[in-house]
Amino acid sequence: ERHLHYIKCLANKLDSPSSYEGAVTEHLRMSGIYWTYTALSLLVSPSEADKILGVKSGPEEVTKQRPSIVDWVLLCYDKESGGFGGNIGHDGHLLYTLSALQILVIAEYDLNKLNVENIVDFVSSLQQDDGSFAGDEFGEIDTRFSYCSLSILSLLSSVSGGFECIDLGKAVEYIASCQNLDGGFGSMKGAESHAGQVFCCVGALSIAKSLDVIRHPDLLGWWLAERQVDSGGLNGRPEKQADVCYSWWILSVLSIIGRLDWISKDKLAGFIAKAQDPDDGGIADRPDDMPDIFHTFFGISGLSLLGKLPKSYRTIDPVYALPLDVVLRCGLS
Ligand code: GRG
Repeated sequence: ERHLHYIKCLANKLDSPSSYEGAVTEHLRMSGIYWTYTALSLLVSPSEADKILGVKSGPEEVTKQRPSIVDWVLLCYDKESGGFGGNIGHDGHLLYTLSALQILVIAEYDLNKLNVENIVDFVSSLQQDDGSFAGDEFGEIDTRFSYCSLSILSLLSSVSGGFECIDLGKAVEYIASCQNLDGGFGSMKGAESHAGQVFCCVGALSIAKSLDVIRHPDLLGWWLAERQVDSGGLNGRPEKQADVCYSWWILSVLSIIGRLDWISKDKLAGFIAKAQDPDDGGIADRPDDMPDIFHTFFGISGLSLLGKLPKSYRTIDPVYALPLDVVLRCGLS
C-alpha cells in the first residue's frame, strides 16, 4: 500500500514542471517511466496500473494535463536516428529505445504501428566490427548496449526478422570476451567485473540462447554470491557498499544460471525491507537513505525473484525485466 502511495505521488510530481524530481530525471524520463510502470505492474492488476498512470488514455484530469503514457512514448521517437530518445526532442539512444519498447509491450501496444524497419536499422547500424555495440552515433561502447540491442530485437521479433540484421555470432563472441578470470563480466573487454554488467552480459547471452559460452559458471556464481555482505545486502563489486539495486542485477543472474540458493535469501529480504521508507513508501539504496523510483523498482523486483511477494502478484522475468506474463505473451521465454 505504501509503495503504491509513493508511486502515485511520484507520478504527480513528475507532471509538475517545477519539481526537483522532474528536473533531475528529465534526460532519462523514458527509463523512469519504465521503472515506475513495471514496479506498479508487480503490485496491482494490469488495468489498475494503466489507470493509475494514465497509460492509454488516463482519467480525465490526467489527460487534460498531459498525453497518455503511450502517446508520450511515441512523441519521443527520433525519426532522424531511428531510435527513441529519453524525452521529447532528445536524440535516439539504445537505452531509451529499449525502455520505450518495454513500456509499449506491457501496455499491449500494436508493434506493427511502429516504424519497425527504422528501429531495426538503428540497432544494426550501432554494431561494431568486433561484435560490440555503441549506444548511439557518438560511439560509447559498453556491454549494456549489447544487452539493449538483443532485447530490443527480441521484443520486436514478432514483427521483424529478429536477429537477422546483426551478426549474432560476433555479438556473442564479444560478450564472451568480456568475462574475466574472477568469473564476472565488465563493461568492455578487459574492464573490471561489475554486477550490473554481469546482468547485461548474461541476460544478453540468455536472449541469444548462448549461455553455454560462459566459462566456469560455478566461478561466476561464486563471484556473485561473494557480493553478499554482513548486512545481508549485496554490493556490485568487492569492497563497495551494499545497494538495493544489486538485489536485481545479481539475483536475476543467479536465477538465470540456476544458483539462486547460493546467497541467504532471508538476509537479503531483510536488507531490502529495512531500506523502505516506513512513512511515505518507496525503497532507498540502503537503510536510512531517501527512496527513489530506481531503487523502488529494483527492490520490488528483487523481492519478486526471492519469492517474497504474495503468490497472487505478477512475477518478474529475470532476463527481460518485464512481468513474466508479458514475456510469455510476446512469445519469448
Ligand atoms: C532492462 C533492467 C534493464 C536494464 C537495461 C541499462 C542496463 C540495461 C543495465 C545497467 C546495468 C548497470 C551497469 C547497472 C549498475 C548501475 C549502478 C548502480 C552503477 C553504480 O556504479 P558505481 O561504480 O557503484 O557508482 P558501486 O556500487 O560500484 O560503488
